[in-house]
Amino acid sequence: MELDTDQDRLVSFQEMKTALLKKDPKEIQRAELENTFRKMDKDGSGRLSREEVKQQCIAMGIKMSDEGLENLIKKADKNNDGNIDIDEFMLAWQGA
Ligand SMILES: [Ca+2]
Ligand SMILES: [Ca+2]
Repeated sequence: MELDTDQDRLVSFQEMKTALLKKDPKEIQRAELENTFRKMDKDGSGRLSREEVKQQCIAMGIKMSDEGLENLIKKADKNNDGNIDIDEFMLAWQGA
């Protein structure tokens, strides 16, 4: 790994940070998930409604019954408000 990007033979804190941010798969994954979440959140409410999840399934070509969708949301919806927020989405994605 090439850390010394400005060739002064010292690895500065900034260079270290840049390298770490580039390498941290968790960060990349989170950013990607946030993008996906935003795409799914059609009305920009910051939460995914049942209808928004359904639309995403259709868009991805996943055939899901109303019952299957209901179960999926119930499982992800930790605070039982009927919507999936970003934290619930992350947990669901990570299979927690
Ligand atoms: Ca929404
Ligand atoms: Ca919720």
